[in-house]
Amino acid sequence: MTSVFTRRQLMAGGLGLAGATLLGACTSAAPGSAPTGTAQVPTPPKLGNPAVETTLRARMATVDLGGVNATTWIYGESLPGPEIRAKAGDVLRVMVENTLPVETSVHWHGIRLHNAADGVPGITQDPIAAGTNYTYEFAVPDPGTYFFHPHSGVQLDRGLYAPLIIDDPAEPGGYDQEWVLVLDDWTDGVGKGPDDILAEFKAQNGTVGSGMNHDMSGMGGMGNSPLGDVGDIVYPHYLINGRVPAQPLTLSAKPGHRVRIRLINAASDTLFRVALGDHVMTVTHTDGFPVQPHETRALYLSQGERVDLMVTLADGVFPLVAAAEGKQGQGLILIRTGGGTKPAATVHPDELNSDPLLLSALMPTDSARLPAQEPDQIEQVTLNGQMQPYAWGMNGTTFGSDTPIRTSPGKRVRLQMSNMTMMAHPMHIHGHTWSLPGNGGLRKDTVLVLPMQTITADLHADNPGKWAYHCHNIYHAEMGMMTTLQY
Ligand SMILES: [Cu+2]
Repeated sequence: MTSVFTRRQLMAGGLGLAGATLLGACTSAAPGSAPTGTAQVPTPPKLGNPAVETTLRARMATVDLGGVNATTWIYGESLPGPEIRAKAGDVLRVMVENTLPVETSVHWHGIRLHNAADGVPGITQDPIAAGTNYTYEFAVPDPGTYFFHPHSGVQLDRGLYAPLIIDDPAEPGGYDQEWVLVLDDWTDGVGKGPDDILAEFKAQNGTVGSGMNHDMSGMGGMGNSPLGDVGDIVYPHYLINGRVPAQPLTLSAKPGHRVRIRLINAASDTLFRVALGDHVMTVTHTDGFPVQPHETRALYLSQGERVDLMVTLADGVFPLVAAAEGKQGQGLILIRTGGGTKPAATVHPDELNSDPLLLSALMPTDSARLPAQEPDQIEQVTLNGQMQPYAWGMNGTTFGSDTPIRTSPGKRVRLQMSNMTMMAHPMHIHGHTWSLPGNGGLRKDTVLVLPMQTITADLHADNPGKWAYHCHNIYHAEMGMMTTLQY
């Protein structure tokens, strides 16, 4: 294997070129990493005493993925990092100790926090330099399933991620157990390093056009997902809670137990198709917000999306599988409530083939809806680019050359996102949760826009600042598929 590129794919595995120390030097070359324009970030509000205070140490470590050792960067002692848990309305104070060889940052994904705590170097703060500390302090207004990760280069594609769970004191619960499961695609310290993968993409030196991508080399793409192209990179491993499927974690419960499962997709380039063998799952929330309960046997979870499920467990041992869509491989967790043989690492429950749910097809509960209002402002947003030569952007350009979307406080802003590419893009807005008028006002902060699809997403401009708005395929974002909303 002399070239890592095939016509359509970048192979992350097998070459083992990159050690973590080698990679450090180029990480700071992220778009927007120059601390420009931070003066426009609104003054942070006065906050009450923190209910949750913790320290997060970003560090280099060797982790055991289940018979596979990887030297990588993690938070604290584990992969995923330590869960942070609070109640809606709490103030959090988190001191980040950066013991990495490069600068970093922490973004609190999906949280409607004040702008200065949003954790985006070059937009809301200066980067946290190597060997220094930085304290984030913010209130968490909305209950739900969130997570945190760096917003610096492609650091997300290492082990720097952990759940952020906001409990709702008013919620009745009504379940026996709760499990938080984090999905990831893994190469760092095993195959190629994320910075080397990005460098090879950049070396293709592609440009984005402004219109439809007529280059049909994107057709068919990697694998054969009914969603079109969904990923650019073949990873050596896919993980659930830091484990490869050969040595999966086993979760124990009793038959008949009702379990709330919070799924978080922390992957950089992988959309997962998720199913629990021999079970129907009831979707109750997505991106933190409640939905009208929806039963399904399988669902798609794209990068940055979260979903809460309720399941009533049968008697036996069952595989929860997160299959890498359009790729080979899967993540696995076993759920044991009784006797039975442990499924193989390659187990493929029939449920995976049963018309997986796209989360953007859900409907919100009445309590989750934004008040109905006609848009004051409508913005057309195009998603542009292609895989060969690799280039991704928005509105016909790339971040840094982009024109920010500007509005003013109190406005209802409608974003009409038209995907002009042959690839699906999980688009993410910071500091707000969209309302999707096509789905009765479904609330989402990350929405998968399929090839040639237009998705309309409204927001209420009630949280002033400079907010990143980008694709949550981290390689797409780093190539420039990002802009800002400012007011
Ligand atoms: Cu994308």
